[in-house]
Amino acid sequence: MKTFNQDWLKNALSLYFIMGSVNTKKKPSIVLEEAVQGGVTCFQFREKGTGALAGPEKYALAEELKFICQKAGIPFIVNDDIELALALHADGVHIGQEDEPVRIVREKVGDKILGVSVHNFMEAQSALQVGADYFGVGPIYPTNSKADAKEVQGVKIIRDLRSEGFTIPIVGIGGITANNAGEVIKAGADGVSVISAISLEESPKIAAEKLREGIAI
Ligand code: TZP
Ligand code: MG
Repeated sequence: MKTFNQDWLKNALSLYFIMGSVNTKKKPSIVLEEAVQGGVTCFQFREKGTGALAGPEKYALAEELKFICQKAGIPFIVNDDIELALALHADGVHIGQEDEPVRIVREKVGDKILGVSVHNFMEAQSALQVGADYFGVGPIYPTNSKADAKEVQGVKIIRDLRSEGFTIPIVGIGGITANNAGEVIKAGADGVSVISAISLEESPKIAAEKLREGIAI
């Protein structure tokens, strides 16, 4: 039995910070601590791209960041690496369309939170059918944080998914800042997920506070 319900998850996803060591020039644990002080409600460890850590170093960083989330009482989600998520007893995993099939990942992770990146109705429908708990939808705006990002979709994709009847928690991703976050929520998203709008800011705390104002939570 799941230990969370959809309302809890929608709330937990409202300001969803994503980061790996390559997304910041500072110490990731300091950035996350400050982001937590600024009010992020969820964190995803996404260790990928040129220079990303692997093996024991990746594990050690994940463990450190998980501990910060645990102290703060916010979910700790792992991107792609199911084995890492299981080993660390993470709260959830997030996968994309190029990763293992959602059905298989659901079997592996049991009742953990399972997020899936979707880009259209078909992907959304099949992810939902095989057990996704929430959708990550984007890129909403142009982004510099993902080299292989798909075409920019604007907030229309969120509005479309809602009008197609999807009530599952949805977070927008890609190029979201304090200035445009409100539009994403207005289009029907439950939350915004950001990398650079927090990880590259001088003050991750102030950046998170401004994002919170932007989504008015
Ligand atoms: N998936 C779609 S866009 C993106 C991911 C992981 C990157 C988001 O990063 P940023 O810096 O918030 O644009
Ligand atoms: Mg992936």
